[in-house]
Amino acid sequence: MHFYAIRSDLTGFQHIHPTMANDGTWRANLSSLASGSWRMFTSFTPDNGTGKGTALVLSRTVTVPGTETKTALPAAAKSAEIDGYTVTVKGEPMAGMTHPMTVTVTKNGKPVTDLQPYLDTYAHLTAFHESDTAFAHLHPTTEVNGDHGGPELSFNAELPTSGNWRLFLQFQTGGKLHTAALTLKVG
Ligand SMILES: [Cu+2]
Repeated sequence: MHFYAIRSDLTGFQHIHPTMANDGTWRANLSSLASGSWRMFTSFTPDNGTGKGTALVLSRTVTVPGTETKTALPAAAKSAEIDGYTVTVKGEPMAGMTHPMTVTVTKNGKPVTDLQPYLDTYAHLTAFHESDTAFAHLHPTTEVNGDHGGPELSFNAELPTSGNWRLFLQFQTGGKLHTAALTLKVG
């Protein structure tokens, strides 16, 4: 099971992995949440019953009490920096269509080729729509071959609605997980 939390202004992204107790209850610890309205998503694939084999996403809104300070959505950009890495997105995704999209990871202007598999893939791309917090989670089609991922990762981007999406790209190097964020405009 994957669990995602995002505040209504698309800040505060968290991606965690709950574990199941014997009674069927799933638990995980969220980091502290800033005041405001949060959307919580869980994605899972049932192993039996009517939904067997179907990838499902459920979500609900949770309010964290207190005064809410909203952060404006950063302008659409082709690249983002995180922990000394630069992530660049190439492609012109269109709503409701599958479009090729390439993500390139560099460090100090040089291609990065030591991405490690994290949960069996070189990257996890989680996207939330600006206005209705629609959700998408994508993995690169790039095949995993040890700790040698990068610099290019290919995606079949499929985002259901046009407008601004906030993308969170997670990748791992040297045992450390990095999360880059950028705004992508979908036509
Ligand atoms: Cu993933």
